[in-house]
Amino acid sequence: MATSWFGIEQLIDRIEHHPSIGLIGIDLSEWSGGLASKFREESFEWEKWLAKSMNRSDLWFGDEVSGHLWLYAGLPASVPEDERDPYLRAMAKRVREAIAAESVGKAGQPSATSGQKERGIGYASLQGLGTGRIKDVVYDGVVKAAERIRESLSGQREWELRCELERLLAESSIKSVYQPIVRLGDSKVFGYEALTRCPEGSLFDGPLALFRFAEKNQMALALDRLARETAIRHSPALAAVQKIFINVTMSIINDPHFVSGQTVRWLSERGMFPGQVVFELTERSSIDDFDAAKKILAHYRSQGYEIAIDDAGAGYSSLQSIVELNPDYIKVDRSLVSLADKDEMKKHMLRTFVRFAKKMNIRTVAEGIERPEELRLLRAMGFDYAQGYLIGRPSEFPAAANPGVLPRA
Ligand SMILES: [Ca+2]
Repeated sequence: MATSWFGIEQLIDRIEHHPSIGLIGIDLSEWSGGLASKFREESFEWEKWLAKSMNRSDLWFGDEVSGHLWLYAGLPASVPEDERDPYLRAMAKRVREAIAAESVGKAGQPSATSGQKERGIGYASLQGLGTGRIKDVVYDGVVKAAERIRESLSGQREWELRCELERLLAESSIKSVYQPIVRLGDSKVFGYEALTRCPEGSLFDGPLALFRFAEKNQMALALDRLARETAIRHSPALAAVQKIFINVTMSIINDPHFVSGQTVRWLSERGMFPGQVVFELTERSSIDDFDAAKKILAHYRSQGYEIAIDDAGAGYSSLQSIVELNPDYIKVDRSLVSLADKDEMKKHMLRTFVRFAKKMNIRTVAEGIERPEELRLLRAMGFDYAQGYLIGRPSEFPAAANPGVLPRA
């Protein structure tokens, strides 16, 4: 360290004139060039700059430690005790802005700071200075301020994700990819399941993270609408007998704009009609009111839309919803399909699904087929349709299903 421990010696001198002092910490890691590298750890340079740019004589350099700049700030006697923290916070924001204005960010650009003024700042008023335990008081203050720096940086991450989600929604920049579903009887493409993808370079770790974040931030309805709209508007050209499968969660069905006049217009723009759309319902939370759900679904079905129960056989999908909602399709989850040819229990459950579905006049789709053995087994069991990497991967512009895999009937 260039100076004594957090400028303790100077601090002791200053306490005489400023009985009330606070600590400000600024994370400098955002600026690779600029003041931080120019001044190195020279307290003299920092103090000169602080006096000039902040126009204050009661703001002093404390130290620069592991990428954090530490300052002491005199607190005017007029600031009551319970307003010291807000006072320090406001001053920390101003110092941060001044540093940003004179620095170059990591990308080599002058830092744009609008809306990010609280990123990487921390502060703590130093209570009990002058009692002979100055080092302890300063140390406690540093710990508290450093914690605030950490918090503001993680809050910043949330803020950036929120901005990106808002941008995705405003610019409609999510993408849909389409995975073929083939009819096992004649190996023809029966339809495509639309799957949402984040745009390239997205901060989100994938569509699941995107939907979870939207849910947490009360933007799930908007994102879901955009996903449906994108799925329809970019759908591959379908023959009249082919379908598009669109994922929806049970809770979204309650959205009054779930299927609007606009949906029908988008369909007709693509030369499609409601009877070509299958909504795949998944239950992330259990359905409390089946009567209400049935009523809503009946409304859409009367317009021609079809319903599939998604993820059947997975943990969060209940047999009750199949029985109560009487869907047009059951999509059996990949966890049951994977390696089913080697697992008697899975075979038994798959047979049960097929037998039950046939009795109820529901069609069956097996998901997640990756091996020829699985395809053979499911076909022999009497599944109607199949989907999985073996048949075709999701793509923006899907070709017909993998022709080598499914012999023509
Ligand atoms: Ca699905």
